[in-house]
Amino acid sequence: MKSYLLRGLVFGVLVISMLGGCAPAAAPTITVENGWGRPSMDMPTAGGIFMMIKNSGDAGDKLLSGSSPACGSIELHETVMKSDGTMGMNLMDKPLDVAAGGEVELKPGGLHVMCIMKKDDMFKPGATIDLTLVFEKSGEITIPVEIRME
Ligand SMILES: [Cu+2]
Repeated sequence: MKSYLLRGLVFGVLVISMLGGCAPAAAPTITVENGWGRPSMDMPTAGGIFMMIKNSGDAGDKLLSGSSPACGSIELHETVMKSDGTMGMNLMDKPLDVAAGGEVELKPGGLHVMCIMKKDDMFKPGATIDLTLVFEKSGEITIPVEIRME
């Protein structure tokens, strides 16, 4: 979190200097809190990861992708009601918007990050894994994700 803030600051200073110092440049300030995950109930090889993403800056940002040493790959999913009335999930077909001054909650039954081909020796209840999120403007932010059995 601290290193991100520092990077945001450096980036902000660069942008301002590029603009010749005319006006403060709008920039996102992303923080990610309460990262946690659990093995998926529907997909034995996957895990759901949840968090709160906040943007206290004055420009929007987008979550583009992610990675984790505990996962073969990372996808952004949304939970949907299927035509037969059961719940399923869809791969998001566009980046996740985090508006200026806004927040987005990833939670069970809603938006979530999916850990595909999870490594069972790392992604297990009681353990904490690293998740790196890649934002369009803010770059990479790595957060701890506590694995629970819920
Ligand atoms: Cu999913």
